[in-house]
Amino acid sequence: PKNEVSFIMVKPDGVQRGLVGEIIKRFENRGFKLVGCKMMSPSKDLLETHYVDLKSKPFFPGLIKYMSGGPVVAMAWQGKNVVKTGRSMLGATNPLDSNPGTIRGDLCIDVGRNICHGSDSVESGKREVKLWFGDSTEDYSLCTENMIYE
Ligand code: DAT
Ligand code: MG
Repeated sequence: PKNEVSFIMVKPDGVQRGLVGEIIKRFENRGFKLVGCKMMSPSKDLLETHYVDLKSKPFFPGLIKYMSGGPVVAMAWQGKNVVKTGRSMLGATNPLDSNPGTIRGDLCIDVGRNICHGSDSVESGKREVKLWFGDSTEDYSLCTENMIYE
């Protein structure tokens, strides 16, 4: 329901390319609620826990190196169906397969520089928000809520 959360992160290349505002804007404009946001340089431990499911992949060491290459902007977004909708707003993992109109399909080219992360299931949304924010997300209501939800 409306309290579903997704962990959305602007990766180091997205930060360097000045795309933080663009990515936030798309989620804000859609009507989702920002409940957590911080710039940080994640430790290798945090990144390895975050990407634990990919540990055996050949690209894993390169992924951790890329993700350690500079600060990221970690965010928690809340709203109805935000996980699935967030994934479709991001586009396919490989930007060359991402449709125009999606964040990746409009703004990047290589899979190893795909500028943003989004949780892939409601369970991973919960897990990732907890991992990156602990209990420190904000609980508030938007005054526009009745304009966004019927
Ligand atoms: P997503 O980020 O779309 O959830 P994922 O969880 O499968 O995709 O992989 C995490 C990240 O790892 C992805 O955003 C970019 C990198 N990655 C995935 N597949 C890759 C590949 N075949 N080669 C290089 N990097 C890859
Ligand atoms: Mg993933």
